[in-house]
Amino acid sequence: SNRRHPSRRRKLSSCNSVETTDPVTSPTAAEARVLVINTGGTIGMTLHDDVLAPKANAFVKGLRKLPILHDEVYAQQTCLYEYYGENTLVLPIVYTNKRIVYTILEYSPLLDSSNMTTDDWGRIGKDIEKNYENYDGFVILHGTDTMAYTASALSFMCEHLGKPIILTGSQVPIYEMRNDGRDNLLGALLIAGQFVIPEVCLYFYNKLYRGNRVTKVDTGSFNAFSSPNLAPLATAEVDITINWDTVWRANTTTKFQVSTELNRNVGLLRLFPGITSSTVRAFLQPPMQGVVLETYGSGNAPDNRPDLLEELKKATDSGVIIINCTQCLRGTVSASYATGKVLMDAGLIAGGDMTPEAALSKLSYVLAKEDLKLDARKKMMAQNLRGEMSTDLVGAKLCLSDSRFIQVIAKSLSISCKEELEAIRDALTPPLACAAAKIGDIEALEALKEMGSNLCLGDYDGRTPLHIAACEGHLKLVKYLLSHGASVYAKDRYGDTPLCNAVLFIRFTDESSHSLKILFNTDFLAASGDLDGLEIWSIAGADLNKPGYDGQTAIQVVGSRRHALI
Ligand code: ASN
Repeated sequence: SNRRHPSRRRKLSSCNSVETTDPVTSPTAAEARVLVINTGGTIGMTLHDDVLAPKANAFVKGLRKLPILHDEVYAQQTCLYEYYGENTLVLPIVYTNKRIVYTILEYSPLLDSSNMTTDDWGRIGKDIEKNYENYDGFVILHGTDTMAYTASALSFMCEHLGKPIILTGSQVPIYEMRNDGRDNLLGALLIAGQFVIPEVCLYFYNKLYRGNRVTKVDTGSFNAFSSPNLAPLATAEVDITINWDTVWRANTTTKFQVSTELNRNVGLLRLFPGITSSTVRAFLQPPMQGVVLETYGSGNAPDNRPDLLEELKKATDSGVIIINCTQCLRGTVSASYATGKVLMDAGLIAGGDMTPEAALSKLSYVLAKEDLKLDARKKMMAQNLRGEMSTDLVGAKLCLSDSRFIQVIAKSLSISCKEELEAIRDALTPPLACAAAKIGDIEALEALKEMGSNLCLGDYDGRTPLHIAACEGHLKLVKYLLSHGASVYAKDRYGDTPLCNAVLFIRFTDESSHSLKILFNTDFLAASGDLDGLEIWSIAGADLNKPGYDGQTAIQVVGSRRHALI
């Protein structure tokens, strides 16, 4: 998955007419693989009897005719279909000399997203989990109507995510002359195949958003989504610019998993002037277990309505979790008014600046955790789990004045404004971090991190500190970087990941190699059916016939998982 494919590359040499000196068809260009899960939505719809509806088995054929989304010459010259199957396509070469190869998994039936339920979220989650190790990123094609709900739900369901999952779709079908589907799909593929943004995101109209921060705000504009409380993670204009400071990082040392258990006894209730207590009572009846109450302004409700407050209090006393979210598009709930305090007194939990979509799907996820008691569930609801709420709105910004090193350079170049300082920091710190990784200097890395540097960024060759630490066999440093969000999936300009580098280290030295094998663990590759990963380990001399955690050898595990691969 996360490397060039040794067996595909071997095959390429026997493939007819491959011109290895041609930069466009050269198989030496690193390939990234993206799985596109097509769930439906307007992007692939056609007109029947004057209404738009999804059309099955047409999408791949349609894309094959669009040169900006598929390079048939490269596909033929590199035997793409023979290796990856008929549902695979490849983008034209990108300026980073990369090829993005994408495989489409089409659901049946294709759905208008208004027909989606929590079961569909579970199905998407399971498919991502099953294919996680075989792809560098995932794109989910989805209708726009409920895309914000699915994006929010997936963000909670995906635990310890290390790769990008990007939802997109369109307002006008991709087959029409004027449409937004081509740009949206292309942008999502380019980001999923080139950047290790370990988040569930939503890409629309040139912007990449955190999935649990968006809401659909426009029925008639290509600019259909808004992320009112968080700036986009990336913008795709002349360049694709990633806002790395905002990117959320999970702990990638724990194995990725998808929690598909979701509680369906949840609901959204919007306050309005004159709402009756009987309406509220009816809504809060069992089996209701979790409610998002959409309140006024900064989390307010009438404090002159004891009948209403009584109903809310009775429900929270009996164990219903009620989250206070604002009806306003932008801003957060706060306890600044008497009309807000009464809701806290009634046992509601402040939802901060969460969108109602995020709060609802978070409830569904948290309430399905059977082993947690009510207090633990409430605590989880109040916590920021996936960047869905801003925890510390003040003082969270990095302070460049703390960094003497950057200050000295800034002074000698006579610059002072924050943006320029940040630009210097971002240019200088990746090679410095790599130099520190080379000599195993954790303190230096710690200092760089404190000045706001992103330790996941690569140098001019795309080599990250984790690549270097793995090459050098600096175990402590590998552990440190992994626990600070460094990605095991980052590719350098040759398409190599820290995993490939760790293998090289293990090949040439015995010392510490056992612990390194545990960190980049072979059982894990086997369990995910990762044939190429195991091929790399076997080249490195790892004993694949040795029993793993469940007594099975890696070879046996892969054998039994093979049929599960696409
Ligand atoms: N009704 C469509 C859907 O959500 C809307 C769209 O995709 N633009 O599936």
